[in-house]
Amino acid sequence: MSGKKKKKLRVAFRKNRQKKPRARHALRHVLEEQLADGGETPEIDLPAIERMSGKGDLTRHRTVIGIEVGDEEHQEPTVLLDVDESECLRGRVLRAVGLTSMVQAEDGRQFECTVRRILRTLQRDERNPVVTGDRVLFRPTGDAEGVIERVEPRSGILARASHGQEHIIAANVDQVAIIASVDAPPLKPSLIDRFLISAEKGEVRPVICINKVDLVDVVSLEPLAGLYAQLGYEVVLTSAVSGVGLARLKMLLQDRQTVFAGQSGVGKSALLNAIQPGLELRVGEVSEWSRKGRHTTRRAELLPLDFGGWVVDTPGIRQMELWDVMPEEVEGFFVEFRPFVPKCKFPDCSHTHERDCGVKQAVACGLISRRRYESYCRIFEDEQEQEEL
Ligand SMILES: Nc1nc2c(ncn2[C@@H]2O[C@H](COP(=O)(O)OP(=O)(O)OP(=O)(O)O)[C@@H](O)[C@H]2O)c(=O)[nH]1
Ligand SMILES: [Mg+2]
Ligand SMILES: [Zn+2]
Repeated sequence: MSGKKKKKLRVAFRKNRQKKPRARHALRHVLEEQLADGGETPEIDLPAIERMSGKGDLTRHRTVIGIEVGDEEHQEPTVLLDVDESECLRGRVLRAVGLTSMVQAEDGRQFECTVRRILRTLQRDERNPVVTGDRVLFRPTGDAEGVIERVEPRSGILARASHGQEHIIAANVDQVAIIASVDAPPLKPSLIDRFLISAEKGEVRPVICINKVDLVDVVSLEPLAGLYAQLGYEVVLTSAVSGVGLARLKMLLQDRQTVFAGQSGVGKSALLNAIQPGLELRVGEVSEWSRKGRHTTRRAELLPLDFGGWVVDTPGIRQMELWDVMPEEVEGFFVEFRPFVPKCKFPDCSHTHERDCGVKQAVACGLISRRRYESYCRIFEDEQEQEEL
């Protein structure tokens, strides 16, 4: 941060968003929380968000002093407030519940922290200002309490869209273990495809883990596992019950920061219990499998592994709505389409309804899996609908 030139920046404050924002920002702003026009109060007083939303499309702006950090890679600007670091400790968010977070300081002490008001009012597309895995600067206000003053820029996230906002499931991870089960609940390959996109978007490595292999003949999984492996993804077949694949899963997790994600009931918590004794995470009852809406794990939680690394166990999700993916961007996430796209007659071919489409021809002669192609079409159409909203 040092050495960068400070300047006045206009900052938008949050309003209620109905639409999925498509704004692309090339710069990341590092802001000092100091009003340029003489305001000296550190806490900027804003009316409640509900009242602000009454102003329709108007966005409130304030001028602040800030530093621009050129960062073409990141599309969303990150607001990084300047705080008095001598009063603060650094820590990692183990879990966040509403506006209260459990933060572990570097010395291992844990603090229950609230979130400083300005972090909640600075405009963000995110659902929550603080998420599991965040690295934060917090000011202790007691032996075990504090206030989060700043959230450091995130690298490696797993996110999805939720009610028109970005829901970051976990931050500062380097892998996502996409957990699916062969049965109870049944395997949903299209969900795996969506997670793969969200992993690539979030700049985390995907690992596909197909669990509960004790329930089927493993040979029957060969086409699906083989397909993903052929596309270059890491695939591991596991059973938390029989122990198959756990050594390999452990190896993949060692010394890394991994978020476990997938539908409810696939065995995320059971797998973690099996590879890390002592966690004692709650797992669903067998009788609950068939029922909808069982969600045993209630919140994302960052957990240390004693063989090295961290994992985030997360609540199961039923759907994976992608965040900020444009329809024309979707083909790029299907690696196997790449050699065939140049063969399409129309340069802007969407590979859905067009004539002389290289991708469709490849599907017809078995060079691209029909299942993956159908998955592409669904995602493309969903994103197109989103854009039209
Ligand atoms: N047969 C079999 N059952 C398993 C396996 N792994 C987990 N289960 C069972 O599947 C059920 C759900 O497991 P959980 O670990 O609670 O699933 P989860 O993915 O954490 O679910 P949520 O927390 O709701 O998202 C439990 O009854 C587990 O005992 C497995 O490898 N084989
Ligand atoms: Mg669970
Ligand atoms: Zn095409």
